[in-house]
Amino acid sequence: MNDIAPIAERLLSAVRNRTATEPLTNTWPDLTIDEALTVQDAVVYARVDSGAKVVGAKLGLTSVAKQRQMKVDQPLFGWLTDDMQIDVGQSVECGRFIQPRCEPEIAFLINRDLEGPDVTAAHVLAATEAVFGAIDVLDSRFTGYAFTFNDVVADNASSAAFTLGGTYIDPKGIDLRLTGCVFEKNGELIATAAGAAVLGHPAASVAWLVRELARRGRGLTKGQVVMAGALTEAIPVAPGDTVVARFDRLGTVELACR
Ligand code: 0L1
Ligand code: MG
Repeated sequence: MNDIAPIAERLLSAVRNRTATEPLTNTWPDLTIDEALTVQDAVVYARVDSGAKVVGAKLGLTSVAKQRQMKVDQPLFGWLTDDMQIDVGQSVECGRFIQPRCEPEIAFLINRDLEGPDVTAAHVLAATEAVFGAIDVLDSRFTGYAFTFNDVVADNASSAAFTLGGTYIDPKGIDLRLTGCVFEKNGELIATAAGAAVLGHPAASVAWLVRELARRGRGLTKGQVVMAGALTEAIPVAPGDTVVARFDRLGTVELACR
């Protein structure tokens, strides 16, 4: 069994010093998935100790392409805190991060507690107040985004920042699998995708998260936001860049980097 504190401290120090580190598994090669999740909790609790509040969760590695790239067959999750949120129209300061990347996502606002091992996409949709377009800002604490699955779980799924679009839509009237997205950087087209890129249906992705949390006696709570996973690849950003995610029905989300 590994001692969790020094492992979490390695990640916290990378965040504090804005300096990437080598994968944890180079130093702790037998790091288990349960230990990685405990490290994840420790890095989130450290933010909470500094005054942040957990406001939701995010999923990653939800597309078949990204899973193949990582040689895994399942997604992963992390936690979002209020100090990660960038208000609509605000820019993001890249200097806060080590190697930021952006990707477009569909986010869910959950309107009742949601937990249990049998939760399906239909349950998620029934418990969703609204969906909206979002941009996830990733920042791996590992040099060059080189990590194993357990490393990135411990690193809170590379969570760094996020912004939600201003257009809230009731998901019951639309088929989120067909929700198109055009992703641009500095006016150039980067990628196009539809909601089905996220585990077949973004609500299925949220349902997977709830079932996974249930295995550890946890769940989502009313008012939490869940980012369901990327529709496209993530792109590196630097000061002066602007990324725009244009969604069918969900409006446009824009994030300027300074
Ligand atoms: O949001 C995400 O897709 C994070 C997944 C973790 C892997 C990565 O940092 O690309
Ligand atoms: Mg993401």
